[in-house]
Amino acid sequence: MTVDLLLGLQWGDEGKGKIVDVLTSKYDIIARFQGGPNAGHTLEFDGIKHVLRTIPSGIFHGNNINLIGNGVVIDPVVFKSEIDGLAKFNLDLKSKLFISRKAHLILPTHRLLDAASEIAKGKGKIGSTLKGIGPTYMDKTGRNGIRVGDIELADFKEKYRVLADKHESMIAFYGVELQYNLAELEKEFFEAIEDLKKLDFIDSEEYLAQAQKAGKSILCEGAQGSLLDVDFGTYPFVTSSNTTAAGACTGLGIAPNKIKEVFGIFKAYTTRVGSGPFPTEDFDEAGDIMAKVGNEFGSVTGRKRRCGWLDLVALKYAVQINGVTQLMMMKGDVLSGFETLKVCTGYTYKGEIIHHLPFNIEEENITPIYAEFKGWKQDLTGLTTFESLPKELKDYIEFIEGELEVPIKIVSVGPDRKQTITK
Ligand code: 2SA
Ligand code: MG
Repeated sequence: MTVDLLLGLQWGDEGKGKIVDVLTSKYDIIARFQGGPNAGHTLEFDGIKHVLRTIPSGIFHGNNINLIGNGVVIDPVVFKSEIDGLAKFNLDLKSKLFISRKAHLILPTHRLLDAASEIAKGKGKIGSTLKGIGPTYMDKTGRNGIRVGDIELADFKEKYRVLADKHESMIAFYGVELQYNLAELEKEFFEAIEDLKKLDFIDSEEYLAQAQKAGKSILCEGAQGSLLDVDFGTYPFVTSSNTTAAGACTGLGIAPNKIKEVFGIFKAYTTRVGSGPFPTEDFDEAGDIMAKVGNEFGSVTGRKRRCGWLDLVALKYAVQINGVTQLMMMKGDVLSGFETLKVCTGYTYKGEIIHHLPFNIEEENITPIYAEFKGWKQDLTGLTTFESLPKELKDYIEFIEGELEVPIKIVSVGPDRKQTITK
C-alpha cells in the first residue's frame, strides 16, 4: 500500500500532467483532490497532444482507476466536452473513472458570478480563468453548495432553482453589464448532468480506505500550484482551494500519516498567469525568450504567461509547506542558449535582506537578489541520460538541490513522455 502525492510548487503550469502521465503505470488509482476546470493538464504521447481539465491524468494508462475527489469542483458542461473529446481514444470510462458524491457542482450562474465579480473589481481583478471556481467554493464553505450526490436525490431541480435564483439577485447586486441567456445555459447544464449520470458516483473516501486495505497504490494529483493556495499563496491573487499537501487530505479523506512520497514539480524558471505579485518576473528579452521557447500560453484560457527566473525563496517555502521528498524539474530544455542564468536567493525588502516571502509583496517593495550561473548552448531535447546533460546544467541542478535540501529525481527535457531523464 502506498499513497504518494504530486503537486506543483510554483503558480501552476509546472508540467504536472506530464509527470502524472509518466508515473501512472506505477499506481492503481490516480485521484484529483482540488480545483476544477481552471486546471489544464497537458499530456503528449505518440504525437498526440491532449489537455485534461477535471479528469485525472492517469486516464490514458492501462487499467488504473481515476477518481475525482470531494475537494474538486465539477462543471458538468466542461466535463461533458472533456468526455466527448476522449471518445476517439476508445477508453472504457465507466470502469475507469469515478466521481465523489461530495464533489461540488459548478452551476452556470457560478460562472456568471465569477465574471461579474471580476468586472466589478476592475483594475484589482484576480485574473480568474472565469470557470466559476471562486463562487462555487464560496457556496461550499458558506454551506449553500450543491454536490454531485444531490443529482441522485428527488429535490435536485428545486435545490438548483433556489441557488440559481439567489445567484441571479447577486449578479444584479454587482450592477455590471453582463450579457447572458440563462435559459440556454440551463438547458446545456441539465443535458450535461444526464451525461454525468452515465458514470458512477461513489463515496470516494470509503472507496480509498478500502483500496488502501486491499494494498492498492494511490497517487494524489494536485492542480494549479502552491503559490496559488488560498491560505499560503499570494492572497488575494490565488485560487479558492488548498493546492498544497494538506488539500490532498481534505480533498480525498486520506489521513496525513498515510502519505509517503511528496513529489514537487517545478519549472527550471518561473511563470505566472493572471494578476498578482511575481518578484522575479523578467520584463526584458529573457522573459520573452522563455515565453516563446517554452510556449508559455495558458492551456485553459490561451493567455500569455508572465515569465522570469527561478525564485528559490518561493520554492523553498513551497517545499516546506508541502513536505516535499523528491523534486522534479521541468522544461530544462527551454533554458538552452542563455549566456547567463539567474536564480533568486533572497530579496531586498524595505531596505533589509530577507529569505522568506513577506506578508505584503508588491513589485515596488521587493527586489530579488540573484546568483548567476553560466548557461549552456546544447539542445537537450534528444538527451536520455543524466550523465549526458551539459556540465553547466548539472551545476545548476546541484545548486538548487543544495539550497532546497531535497534531491531532484527527474529532469524533463521536452513535452513527450520519452523526454524524461531519471537521475
Ligand atoms: P481561478 O480561475 O479563479 O481559480 O483563478 C484564480 C487565479 O489562479 C490562477 N490560475 C491558474 N494559473 C496557472 N495555471 C492554472 N491552471 C493550469 C493551466 C493548470 C495547472 O491552466 O494549465 O497547472 O494545474 C490556473 N488556474 C487558476 C488564475 O490565473 C488566477 O490568477
Ligand atoms: Mg497547465
